[in-house]
Amino acid sequence: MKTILITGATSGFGKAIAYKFAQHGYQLILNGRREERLRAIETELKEQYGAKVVTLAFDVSDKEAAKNAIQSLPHDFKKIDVLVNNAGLAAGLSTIQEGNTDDWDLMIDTNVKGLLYVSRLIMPLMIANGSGHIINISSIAGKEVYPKGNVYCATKFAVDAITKSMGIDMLEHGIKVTSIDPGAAETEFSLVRFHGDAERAQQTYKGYEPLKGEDIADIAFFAATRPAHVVLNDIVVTCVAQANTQNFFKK
Ligand code: NDP
Ligand code: 8X3
Repeated sequence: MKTILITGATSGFGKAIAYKFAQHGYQLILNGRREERLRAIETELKEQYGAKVVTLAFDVSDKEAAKNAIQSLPHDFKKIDVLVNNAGLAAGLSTIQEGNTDDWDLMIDTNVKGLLYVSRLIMPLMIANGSGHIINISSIAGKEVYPKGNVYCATKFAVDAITKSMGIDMLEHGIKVTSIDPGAAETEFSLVRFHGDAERAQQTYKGYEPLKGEDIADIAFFAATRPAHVVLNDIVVTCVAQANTQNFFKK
């Protein structure tokens, strides 16, 4: 039985990825900070798919907590076949001169440092096992900057650079590294970005059909199930109404 570890599995892409892989017989290690949600998802996955699930509630930007959580994994969950570095967020949307430095810290700590901390713990396990696949959730914001996106974009440019570096580091170990770079997707992303302002969040998705969690889950599953000699390096995906970070066709 294959094992997948998904960070940020309490919502959005991470949650959809959990359901997709559970449906296909993977055992799951699910992370997120909201423990109650993790427990509810665990119960549902067990009921729906008979999945074996371990939940690890920790903040990916807390390296001691990450270390303790990974060390606590039961032996039969330590052969991790797929790591999905998905936990992340945008906080705020403003120019740099008006930016909130706490928002910057949160994004950099979570999207960049958190991804590195978790990877640093899992990569040696994959190397020892002689196989593995790391899927990093970046963004089209890691390909081009957009007005007021500055620090969020910078974190995703960093994820892009880290993914490419991981690809080099993992080459001799035969461990696959993939980046998935979605455009606008309706999850809790905008609610978080706008600090709980639901109306403003909903506005983001008006007039077109955005991507949804299941779309990214399908892509992650496809990437993870290619033949042993094939790796998808970088997958840019938008909804049909979006060409790039700036150009939408809205009705
Ligand atoms: P959601 O807000 O729906 O999900 C984010 C997930 O990350 C939640 O499960 C949240 O769980 C978790 N998370 C956030 N901070 C931490 C942390 N410090 N430690 C552990 N878990 C954390 O958003 P999405 O599903 O949209 O976002 C997932 C990823 O996709 C992010 O990296 C985002 O940047 C990226 N992305 C999103 C796009 C979009 O338009 N939606 C487009 C392109 C990329 P909890 O709060 O329980 O910790
Ligand atoms: C999320 C997509 O364009 O809002 O990464 O930054 S975008």
